[in-house]
Amino acid sequence: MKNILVLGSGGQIGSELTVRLREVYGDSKVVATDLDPNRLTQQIKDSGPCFSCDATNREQIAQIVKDYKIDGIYNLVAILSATAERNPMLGWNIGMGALLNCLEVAREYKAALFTPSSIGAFGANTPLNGTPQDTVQRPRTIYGVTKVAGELLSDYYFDRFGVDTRSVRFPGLISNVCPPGGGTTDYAVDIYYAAVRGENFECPLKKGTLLDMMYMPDAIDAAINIMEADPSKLIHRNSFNVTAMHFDPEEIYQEIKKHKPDFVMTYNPDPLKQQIADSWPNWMDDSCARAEWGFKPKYGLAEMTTDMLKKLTEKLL
Ligand code: NAD
Ligand code: AKB
Repeated sequence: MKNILVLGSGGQIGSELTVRLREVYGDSKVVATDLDPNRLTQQIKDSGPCFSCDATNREQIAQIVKDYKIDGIYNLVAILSATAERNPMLGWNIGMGALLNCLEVAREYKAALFTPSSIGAFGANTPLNGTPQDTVQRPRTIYGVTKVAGELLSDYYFDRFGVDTRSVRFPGLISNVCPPGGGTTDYAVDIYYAAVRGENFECPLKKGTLLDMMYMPDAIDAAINIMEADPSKLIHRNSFNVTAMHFDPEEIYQEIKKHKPDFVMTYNPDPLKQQIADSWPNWMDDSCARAEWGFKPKYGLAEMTTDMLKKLTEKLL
């Protein structure tokens, strides 16, 4: 890819991915956009082209793609699981609206397209331990329904029109740059903020709730590497299981306590988040991503915790 458009540059993934893409492809080659330009960081505003763009408006996307000769789109626009469950129509309209527009624009202008799926694309009748790449996908959340529909639609555009669509099923992502946007896995970010601020933390998920997770630097590498992968090696496309670690709230709490022995966490499960988390994999099998395009995360729970606490301490204190 030579010229890249990012939709959702103000979000948890977009704010870090945009910066990294500019390092890799050049500042002027990566156009940053968001519905709300106030969400873009000063670094993003200062380092390259930036626009307000509503991904549910196809003409707005097409105009930028045309003007900047875009040949790669990173579509990061969605409403995350817990927020979408409180407003299902919004979840569907934003998630599917943005994707369908991207697919159509990518088809017309021959651009490659990356749109993340999620562990939310699975449901309670999926095998939850060692979740295979190809398995039952019957989620009962609107977020999951949009993710399964998105995977299918993206494969359809590849098979039917030759659009170079690729994606990964991200697990819960943990970052120290931009706060998470209303998901079920947000607790695994919020807990670090509480620990660094010296506050007690109330966990919205029960002890024993296992979920896949990944540190943002590994997620950014995955998003770039899959789009750079040799297409002849890809047996799958939309979407690859990828994971770096899995833990329950007690494990991340104990890991943080190794650095902050006085830190206190209590449990107060949120019924909605608990129900969603219980329907998601305990851990996924990501061997297809490793074999087909060399996915290899660097951070486990211990390394991530050391880095998160260091970076957040520098940022907040
Ligand atoms: P986020 O909520 O942090 O960011 C989404 C961004 O999209 C926001 O900046 C928002 O302003 C913008 N946006 C909303 N509506 C828009 C519109 N109509 N037009 C343009 N921009 C609009 O989300 P994220 O966590 O960065 O997630 C990005 C993608 O990755 C989503 O598809 C999400 O489902 C997926 N994903 C995220 C995680 C995670 O843990 N963060 C895990 C799995 C999958
Ligand atoms: C969410 O919890 O909704 C996201 C995700 C795992 O897709 N973080």
